[in-house]
Amino acid sequence: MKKPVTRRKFIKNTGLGSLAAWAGLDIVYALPKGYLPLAVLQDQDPQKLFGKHKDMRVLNDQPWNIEAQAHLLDDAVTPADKMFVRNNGIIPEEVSPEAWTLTINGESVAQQKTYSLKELKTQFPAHTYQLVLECGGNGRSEYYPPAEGNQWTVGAVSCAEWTGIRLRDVLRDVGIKDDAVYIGYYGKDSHLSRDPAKNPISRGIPLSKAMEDQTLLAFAMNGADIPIAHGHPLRLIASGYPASVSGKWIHRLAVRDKVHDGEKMAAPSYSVPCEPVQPGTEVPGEAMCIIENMPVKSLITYPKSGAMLRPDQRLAIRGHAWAGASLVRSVDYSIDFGATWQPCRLQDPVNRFAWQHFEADISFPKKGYYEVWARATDTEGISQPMLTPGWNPKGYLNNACHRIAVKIT
Ligand SMILES: Nc1nc2c(c(=O)[nH]1)N[C@H]1C(S)=C(S)[C@@H](COP(=O)(O)O)O[C@H]1N2
Ligand SMILES: [Mo]
Repeated sequence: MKKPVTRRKFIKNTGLGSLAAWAGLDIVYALPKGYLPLAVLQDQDPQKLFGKHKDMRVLNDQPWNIEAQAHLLDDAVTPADKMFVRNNGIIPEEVSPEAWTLTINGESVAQQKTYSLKELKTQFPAHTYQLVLECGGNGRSEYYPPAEGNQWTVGAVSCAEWTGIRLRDVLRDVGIKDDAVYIGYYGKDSHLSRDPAKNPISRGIPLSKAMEDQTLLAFAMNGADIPIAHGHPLRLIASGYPASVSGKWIHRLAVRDKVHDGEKMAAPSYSVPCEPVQPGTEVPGEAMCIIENMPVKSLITYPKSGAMLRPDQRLAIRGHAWAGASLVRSVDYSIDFGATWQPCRLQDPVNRFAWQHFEADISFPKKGYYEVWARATDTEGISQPMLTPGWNPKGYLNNACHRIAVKIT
C-alpha cells in the first residue's frame, strides 16, 4: 500500500527529479517555492491512500481524521472502506509483521517479556467478535460553546469483526503482580513534530477491562489483515470504552500500579467534568474524570436523510444501537418531534459489545415534511437525550438522538 506523504515531508525531501517522477512527466517550468503540484495533492486522496469510500469526509489530513456518514454505516458489519479514521500522529511508515514484537513491561509485571507477532498468534487461542469502536468525540460538532478538535458529526463509529488473542491470556502468561491496576499502550505512530521522544497518544484501560473476554490484541479485521490506517499489524481493542483506548500499531504494553500516565491520559483529554457544569465553564483538571463506558446511542443508517416518498408508500427504516458496557433494551422512533413514540424491532447483539440492529415500517398521515427520530434505551433504563447532553470542555459523549428528514410529496 502507498504510504501517506505529509506536505511538510514532501516539500523537505523531494527534489525536482522525484517530483517529475511523481507527476509522471518532466515539470517544464520552475515551481514556486513550497508549491505542491496538484498531481501530488490528488495522491493525498484518502480513497487512493487508504481505499476509503468516496463519500467519507476528511476532517483533517495532518493527522488524518476521516469520518463516515450515517447512511454509509448501513452494513451489519462495517467494511474497511467505511470505517472512520482517527489519528493523533503520523501513521508508521515501515511496518513489518515478520519483525513485529510486543513487549509487556511496567512496574507491575513479574518480569518483562517480549513476543514476536508469530508467537502471539501461535501460542494463544484466537477469538473473533464484532466490536463497536466509537471515538469519544463523536458528535462533538453539536456542542456550544464549541469544543476544539475534529468536528465529528455522527460518523466516528464502526462495528467491524475483529480477530485476535485475549489480552488476559497474554497477561497471565507474563505474570502480573497483585498491585497491577492499569494497562497502558504504546503504538508505533510518530508525533506530528516527528520528535521520537514524544508519543502522539499512549492511553490505556483499567485491569478489569483488560481481563474481559472481548478485550483483544487483534491482528485481523473482517477476515483480513488489519488495514494500515487501523493499526496493522497489531492493535488493542477494548470496545465499550472510547475508541482512544484501542491503541493501534501496538509494540509495548505497560502493566501499571497506578492509572497510566501516558500522553492524553490526563485531563482534559478524554475526560469530562465529574459533576455537570454550565456550558463554557473552565473546569480544573482535578474536577475532571476519565471517560470509561460510552453511553447508549443509535444511528439511523437507512434511508439517507432527505428521502422522498409518495403518500401511499411506507418507509422501512433501519439502523444500529449500542450502549458501552450494557445492552440496548429497546429502540423507539417518533415522526412527530418526540410527542409520541413507537417501538422498533430490535435484534440481540451477536456478542457483547457488538451493535444491535433495529428496523421499523413507518406510515405517514399525509403529504408534508417529517423527521424520523430514533431513541435507544439501555438495560439500565437510560435513554438517549433529545438534545445535546452535558456540555464538557472537549466535546465528548454526545449521544443525542439521531434524526433524518423525510418528505412525502
Ligand atoms: N497508536 C494510536 N492508537 C490510536 C490512535 C492514535 O492516534 N494512535 N487514535 C485513537 C483514537 S482517539 C481513536 S477514536 C481510535 C480510532 O480508530 P480507527 O482509526 O481504527 O477508527 O484509535 C485510537 N488508537
Ligand atoms: Mo478518538
